[in-house]
Amino acid sequence: MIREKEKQGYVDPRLIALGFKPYALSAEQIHLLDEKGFVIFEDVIDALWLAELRRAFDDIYEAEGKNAGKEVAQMEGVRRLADLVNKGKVFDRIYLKPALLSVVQHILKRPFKLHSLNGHEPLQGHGLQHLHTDTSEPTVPGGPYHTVNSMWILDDFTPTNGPTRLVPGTHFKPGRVGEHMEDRKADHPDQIHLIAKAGSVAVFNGSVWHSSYINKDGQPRRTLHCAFIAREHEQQTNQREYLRPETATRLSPLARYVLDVE
Ligand SMILES: O=C(O)CCC(=O)C(=O)O
Repeated sequence: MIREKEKQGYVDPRLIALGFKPYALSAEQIHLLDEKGFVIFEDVIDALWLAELRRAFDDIYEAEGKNAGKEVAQMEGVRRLADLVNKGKVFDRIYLKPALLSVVQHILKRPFKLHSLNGHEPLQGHGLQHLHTDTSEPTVPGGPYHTVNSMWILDDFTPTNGPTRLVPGTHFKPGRVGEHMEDRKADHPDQIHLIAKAGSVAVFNGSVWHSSYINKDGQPRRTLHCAFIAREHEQQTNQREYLRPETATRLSPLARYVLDVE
């Protein structure tokens, strides 16, 4: 059933006290999030910011060389980046985007913090991952859920350049993915791909089965993963440990709370 605009959803009072202005999700967006587990926002990244994010992605990858991504994970044939909170002012607006934080509140329904901010680009012939969720917790249908992820799409996601695949509605499948399918690399009959224009942001419940996919045509497929986790859990990137002085000096109180570096 499609509900009215979310009027009385969960709101973290600390976020509000720190100046966060919630974004009113539409009834359709709420329906998609509740039933399918994901929503896509178009035209979130304007042309100038997009160009800056693409340049930052390439510059950081080049500067870090074989160390790129190592704070979190490296993957053969994939240009991975990690700890982007500390690698440029250009990333600051990502993890504070009101629409994104409003979706996270809607799904997690309790205080949360940034899990990690990473980059991911599969190269031609690479990128296929196991279908997975973003939490070690087994899924309990209907929640509580533990993580929310978002794909900040820097190049058009097309059917052939390895767009993220996800299986809508699997946040209702109890337990773990491996209990439901033997070969998690295989195509799932109900999987869909996030086909979207550069500048879009796809946000999904981290308990929805998903994965990166094989880049068949070798066209650019840069994306940033901005993930959040319920506040009682550990972050993928411990922001207190990684926080650099130059990042600390520019953070607002709201950013400090979201990063959990107060
Ligand atoms: O970039 C993607 O398509 C998703 C990647 C992903 O789920 C992961 O790296 O865990």
